[in-house]
Amino acid sequence: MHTFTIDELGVDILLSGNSGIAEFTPTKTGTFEYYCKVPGHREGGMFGPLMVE
Ligand SMILES: [Cu+2]
Repeated sequence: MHTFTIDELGVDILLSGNSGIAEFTPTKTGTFEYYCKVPGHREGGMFGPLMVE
């Protein structure tokens, strides 16, 4: 299990397996950090930038 989480956009989608599709509609523009909130996963590198234009 993993999550696709963006605090600033209120996105918190549960994903199972090693790949998946997370659908959401951004409510703001800018660059936001997405991460996985499963303990240890963010620290292990599951995070990155998401740019909304
Ligand atoms: Cu994860």
